[in-house]
Amino acid sequence: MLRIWGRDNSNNVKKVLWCAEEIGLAYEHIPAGGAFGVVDSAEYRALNPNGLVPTIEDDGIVLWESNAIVRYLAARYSDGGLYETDPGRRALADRWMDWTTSNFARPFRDVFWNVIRLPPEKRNEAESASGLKQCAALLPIVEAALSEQPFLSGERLGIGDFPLGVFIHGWFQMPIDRPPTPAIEAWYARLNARPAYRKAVALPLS
Ligand SMILES: N[C@@H](CCC(=O)N[C@@H](CS)C(=O)NCC(=O)O)C(=O)O
Repeated sequence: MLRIWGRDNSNNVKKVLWCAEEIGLAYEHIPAGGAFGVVDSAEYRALNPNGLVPTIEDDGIVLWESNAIVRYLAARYSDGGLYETDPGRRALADRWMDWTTSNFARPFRDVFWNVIRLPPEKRNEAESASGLKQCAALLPIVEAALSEQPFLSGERLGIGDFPLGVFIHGWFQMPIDRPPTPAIEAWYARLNARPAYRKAVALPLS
């Protein structure tokens, strides 16, 4: 059976849990990282030398890097549903995984940690303000895409929606000033209509 290591409040772990839930996979979830520890044990490091979460083991395959895991699960188990078989359509979805990780993740992290995760005495307002500004400057690109199609992956949910779909829950739930983004809000509502998203992603922030 598929095994997934990682604490369920990690955004990178949420991508994987959400994907497994969307596909309807049976899996064993092993909390790890943060207060759960585990990631520094020799056994875990043998699976994932980075000492980070998530990691999966499936049918003899040990895999880390959340986006690679989502691609793997979707390609192997979703029967084309989450993973377009046409290379062109797949690439148009896939680019949003890279875009989110290489552009949005860092400034989002600066906001999230300084608004939610760090204890108040450790928060850095300048860092969160700068992150907020950068996120707000990036989101019009997403807004334009979602004004043309219901999902980042196209006409239906696909791999391209997972990374930003996880971050966007934090974006809309944090007590921050957000620019108006009606198409992104409509997408967030579409995601929230999905039981798998509500189970794995739309949890209280911590
Ligand atoms: N690029 C990696 C990043 C993994 C990562 O940074 N994971 C964080 C949680 S989001 C982590 O393991 N932090 C240490 C911990 O939880 O103990 C991925 O996408 O899987």
